[in-house]
Amino acid sequence: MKRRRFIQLSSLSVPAFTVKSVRNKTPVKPIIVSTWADGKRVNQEAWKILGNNGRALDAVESGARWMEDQQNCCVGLGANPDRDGIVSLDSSIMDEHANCGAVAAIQRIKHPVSVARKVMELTPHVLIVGKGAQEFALKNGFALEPQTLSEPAKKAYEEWLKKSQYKPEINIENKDAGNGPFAPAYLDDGTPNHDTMGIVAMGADGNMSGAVTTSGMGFKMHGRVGDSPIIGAGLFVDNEVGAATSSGLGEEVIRVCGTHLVVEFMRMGYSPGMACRKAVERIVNRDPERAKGFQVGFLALDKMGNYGAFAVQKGFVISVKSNNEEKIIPADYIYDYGVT
Ligand code: SD4
Repeated sequence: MKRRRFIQLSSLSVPAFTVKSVRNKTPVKPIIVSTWADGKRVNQEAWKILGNNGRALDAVESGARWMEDQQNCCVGLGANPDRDGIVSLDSSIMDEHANCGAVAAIQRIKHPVSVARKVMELTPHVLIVGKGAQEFALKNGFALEPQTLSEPAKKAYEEWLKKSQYKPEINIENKDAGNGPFAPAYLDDGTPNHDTMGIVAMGADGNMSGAVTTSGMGFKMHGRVGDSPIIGAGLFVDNEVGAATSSGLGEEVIRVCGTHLVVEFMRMGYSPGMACRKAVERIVNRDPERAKGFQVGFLALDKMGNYGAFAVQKGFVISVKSNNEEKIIPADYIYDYGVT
């Protein structure tokens, strides 16, 4: 049965777009690839470092910090709160030596990505959560920000409270607010329709790093943690092979160790786009009907500077910047808004 489903899906999921089919003969570097259309601005910020022979690690951190500074109900303290009205943030970072650090469910700290980097550099640990993460941040010079909601987040939360419907599926519970899996990448007021920024980069020296920062699923259960701060789920870097990051319903990404899987597919010789597609198929094949109702997108970059992406649903886009190009590219997908 499983095999039949796989064959059915493989024949149904003919990509509408090709992210990149021809592979580079010489490495393209430096290069940075980020999730979503606002990844374009993130890349530009990171390029100030990457384009000047800077370290990929510094570049991805700076791109993530730029995103965290935006008070736009998307990522960072301006983002949507959990169902108790509290904003809690997740972030991870990984370098070319497989050093990594992460924080989860951290509150009132503006730059979780930099706290994640401190976890990586100053502690023997990989992941620190909740109150402990906040205390660690305060001890390391981060300021305690006020416990308030941004105007767009307040509006979205008040709207959500009217029904207080809790379904642990990304963007489903606030579908009525135009923020469902079938909504455009931007809402009418220009708000980016996602909660996560994932970034992978390769420096001029050929070394790779990645970072993810997120407010997690909007109106999540208090204390819920998604894929973004889990190394191997929301972010993975292997300096021999490549790097990958994800966006979408974190629970589904965690179940398959999504980005580790993508990188392992690249190690087996698959192109970044095909590696992402195979990881998405691994998720979807388990229950293709259920998968029609959620989004997961992966992006990947290999050591030659080839990149690619693939998603469960139409609508996932990636932003790329190198010396040769600066583009926003729609990812290939399985379902066209829930329809095969
Ligand atoms: C999570 N993966 O917390 C994140 C959410 C996300 O765009 O990617 N939103 O599950």
